Order: sequence, then C-alpha cells, then structure tokens
Amino acid sequence: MKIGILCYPTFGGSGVVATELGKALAEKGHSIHFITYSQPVRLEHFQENVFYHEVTVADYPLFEFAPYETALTSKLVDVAIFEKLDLVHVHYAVPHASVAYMAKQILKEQGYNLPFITTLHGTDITLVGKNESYSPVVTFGINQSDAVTSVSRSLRDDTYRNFKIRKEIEVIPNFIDLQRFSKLKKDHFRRAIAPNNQRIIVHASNFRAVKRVSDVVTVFNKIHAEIPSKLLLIGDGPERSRVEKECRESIGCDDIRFLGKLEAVEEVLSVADLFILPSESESFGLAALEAMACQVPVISSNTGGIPELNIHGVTGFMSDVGDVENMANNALTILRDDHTLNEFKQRALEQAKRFDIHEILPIYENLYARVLKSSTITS
Ligand code: GMT
Repeated sequence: MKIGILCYPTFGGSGVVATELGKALAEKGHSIHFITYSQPVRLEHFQENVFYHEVTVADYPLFEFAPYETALTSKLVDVAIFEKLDLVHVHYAVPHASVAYMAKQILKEQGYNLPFITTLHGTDITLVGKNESYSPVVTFGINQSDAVTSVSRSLRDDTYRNFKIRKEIEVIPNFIDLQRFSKLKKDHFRRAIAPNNQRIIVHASNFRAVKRVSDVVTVFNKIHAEIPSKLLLIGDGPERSRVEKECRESIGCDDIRFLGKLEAVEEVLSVADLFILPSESESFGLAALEAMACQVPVISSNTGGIPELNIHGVTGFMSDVGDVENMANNALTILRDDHTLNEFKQRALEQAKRFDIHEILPIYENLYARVLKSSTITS
C-alpha cells in the first residue's frame, strides 16, 4: 500500500508513534510518505520505502498567523496525486483530521478517492481539542474520517463524552519495538551515574504542566531521604526552568540531573530502577511503556489510560494525581530490597511484551485493508 502519514515531527508521543508505525510498515514493504513541517525526530536514518515531504508555509506581510493547515492540505493533495497514495493516516486530530478531509474533497473533484484514518492520541481530545476554539472542527474531522482509532479505552470514552461523535472508535493501543527498547548492558554507565550503587530513578517527558514534573522531584526527595538514590530527568519543555529552580532548593539537589532531550532514551532506561509518571492526564503513557520494556517498574498516577498499562502492585503502583506521599511509599516498597525490585522488573517486561509492535502492526494493516475496501465500494 502507499500510505501518507500526517503527524507532528517533534519528541511528543503522537509523533513518535506515527514515525515508528511508518517505519515498521515500510519494513513490511509498504511505501510510507511522511508529510509534515520538519523531519520527524525518530526518522533519523535512511530507510527503504520511507519518504519525507516537507511542508513549507509561504509567508506574506498580511499574515499575523501563516496558514499551516492550507499549506499542509496543498502538500497532501500534491503528494497524493504524484505518489498515487491509497490512503492517509493522520495522527493527532488537531488540525490533521480536518486537513485530510479538505484534501479528500479537493481530490474528489479531480476524480481521486483518498480515504483517511484518524488516530486520537490524547491532548488532541482531553486538552486542546475540546477547547471551544477547536471543538466544532475537531468533531467534524473525526466524524468525516473513514475510520477512527484511539490509543486506549479511556481515550475512546473521553472522546465520546466530550464530542458528538457518530463514528465507531476502534481502540488500538500504542506499541513498542522490543528490539530497540530492551535492557542493554551498560554497567560502566551505571557506575558513572551511581558509583555507590544508589538506586536510579528516571522521568521522561515534554515538561508540560500536564506532566506534573514537580511531583517527580517531591517524590524523589522523599525516596532520597530513606535510601541512597539518583534522579535523572529526560526531556525539555516549558516547565523545565521552574522545576530546575525548585531542585536547587531541594535536599536531593546534588543527586538530580537534567539530561535534556535525548535520542537514545533506552540507554538511560537500561540503568534505571524506577520510572515516575505522575501526570495530571495521560491517554496512554508511551514513556512508561518504553521504561517497562527496559525492565523498569513504574510509579504513576491512575489517570486516563495508565491503568490499561501499569498494573497496580504488579508492574508498579498507581496513586491519585498529586498524592506524592503515596507515590513515595510505593516507590520505597519496590526499591527497598533487590528481590522485590527484580520481581517488579521482570513483571514490567512481561507486561511490555503484550504491546509488541509485531502484535499491533497487523491490526493497523487490517484496518487499512478494510477502509480501502469499503471506500472503493462507496466511491
Ligand atoms: O504527552 C504529550 O503531551 C504528548 C502527546 C502527543 O500527542 O504527542 O502524547 C499523547 O500521545 C501519546 C502517544 O499516543 C500518549 O502516550 C500520551 O499519553 C498522550 N499524552 C497525554 O495524554 C497527555
């Protein structure tokens, strides 16, 4: 199949899922065309069957806001015709679903049928999409999609609750490449970070308010007061400098390191003993899945789709959002002795295996085939 993919090219979860899905489909022989405003971060190497089409937004002094959606639509129309795309898969509804709809209408006038599938990822529904500035367009884009998927049951339910959706939303969970995300032998790295065999705790996110990174630091300080430990924070974003200032005033300050945006997250996860994800809202929690695949148990909030991933008392623990006391106590239960820790690590890996990309990829391929079949009949 020839498949167009619209996504955000940044470190955000939806862009990562879109890129990894595209790469895996390309390996199976599909032609994959990424259409976005810059090279997706996980598209770092040349790969057969993978193409990247950059959207350039022409500026004009009249524009206070250059119309990205118009440029993206035009690019999609152009790529669809030239590359003879069979369908488009858009990740993150805002603005990709309505862009795909518009392109579909333009192409229809030219006798070309281009079905599109919308995958909802989280904040496109729970935060941004339901804002009145976007909601009518998001609702329309979802309802006009040839198929709609969400990355968790929780997100599907949120979508039905927040929007007037007539379409069936199919849940296809996120996935993990266990070849890439597995515990690597990094003893030298572990010794460098924790020379006295301290426990290593990790958090990774885009440092937006919704991630509650301050809670990570508070939980860490409580753990640190009880057992020797180090905290590594991966990522960058609007909250980072505020949290860094908070850290400077905290007792565990010398044992906290900000690593910034890292490409090889799996190298850090390979030496980690615990991952903390205290988010306010989280439709899936891809970062936690990446940690679990590297045998790292998870301390998380119990919001959104997290309970579909992190099993309380088995792969980690969940607490109410903001209950840092409970999170710290649970963390100490896992970290206090090696035997318990190793059991949690093994079970985290077992759970991650359920999300193996090789299990999830055929579900998407099957969906594409169904959409193509039904849109050929109706066109
Ligand atoms: O977490 C973010 O703010 C980024 C966001 C995105 O769309 O890029 O992530 C969402 O999609 C990920 C991939 O499906 C999910 O794993 C995240 O849980 C989800 N984030 C939220 O719901 C806050």
